[in-house]
Amino acid sequence: MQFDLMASMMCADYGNLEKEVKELDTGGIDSFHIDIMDGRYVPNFAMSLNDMRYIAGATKKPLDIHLMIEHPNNRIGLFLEHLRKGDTVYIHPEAEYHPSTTLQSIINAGMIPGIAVNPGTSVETVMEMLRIVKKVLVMSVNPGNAGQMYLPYVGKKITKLLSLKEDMDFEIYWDGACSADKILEYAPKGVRGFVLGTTLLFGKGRSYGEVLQDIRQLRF
Ligand code: S6P
Ligand code: MG
Repeated sequence: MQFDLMASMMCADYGNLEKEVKELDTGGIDSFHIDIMDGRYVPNFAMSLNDMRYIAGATKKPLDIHLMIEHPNNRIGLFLEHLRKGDTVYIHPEAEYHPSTTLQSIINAGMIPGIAVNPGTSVETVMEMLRIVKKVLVMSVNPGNAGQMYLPYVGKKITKLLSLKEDMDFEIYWDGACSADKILEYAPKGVRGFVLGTTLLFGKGRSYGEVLQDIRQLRF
C-alpha cells in the first residue's frame, strides 16, 4: 500500500539536529514536516526560518512547511526563497484575508500549494480552495502543540474529503496524534500521507529506521 510518512521536526532532539535529520533520512522518511508557529495564530512558538533553512541544507528529501502564522502572505517570500521546487507549503485559510492570493504566491514560486484544515473548520468553508491546492492537511488535533489527544470528530470530515479528492484533484494528509491504527484505517481509504510525531515516531527508544520499517510492514 502506497502512503507517505513525514517526520514532525518540532518533536526532534534539537541538541542533535543534524544527527536526527540524517537518521530519519537514512531510516526512510519521505519528507520533513516543519511546523512554523508565530505565537499569535496559535498559542505557541515552534520552528522558524533558521530551522527550516538548516534542515533544507541537511537533506535532499522534500520539505513540508506548515505555516501556523497570521497573514502568511506578508512574509511568504522569506520562506519561499529558501525552498526547492517540489517542497510543499500549507497555509491555514483562517489566518489570511485572501487565502487564494497566498496560494497563488506559492504556486508562482514553483512550490506545491496546500491548506491545513483545523478540527473546527468545515469542508464547506474551504470548498473553493480545494480547486486550487494539491494537498489538504487535515488537523486531527488543534494546532499549536505536539503530544495531544486525537479528536475523533475529524473522521467524518476525512470521509467527506475522500469523496471529493478525485474530482477536485487533491491528496489528503493526516496531521496530529497519528498512531498505527489510524494508518491501518485511513491509508486503505485513500489518505495519502501521515505526519509522525510523539505518538508513533519520536522518543520511543528505538532507531527511526526500525520504527519506520515496522510502519511500512503493517498488515492491511
Ligand atoms: C500541531 C502540529 C503537528 C504536530 C504533530 C506531532 O500543531 O501541526 O504537526 O507537530 O501532531 O505529532 P504528535 O504525534 O505528537 O501529535
Ligand atoms: Mg503540523
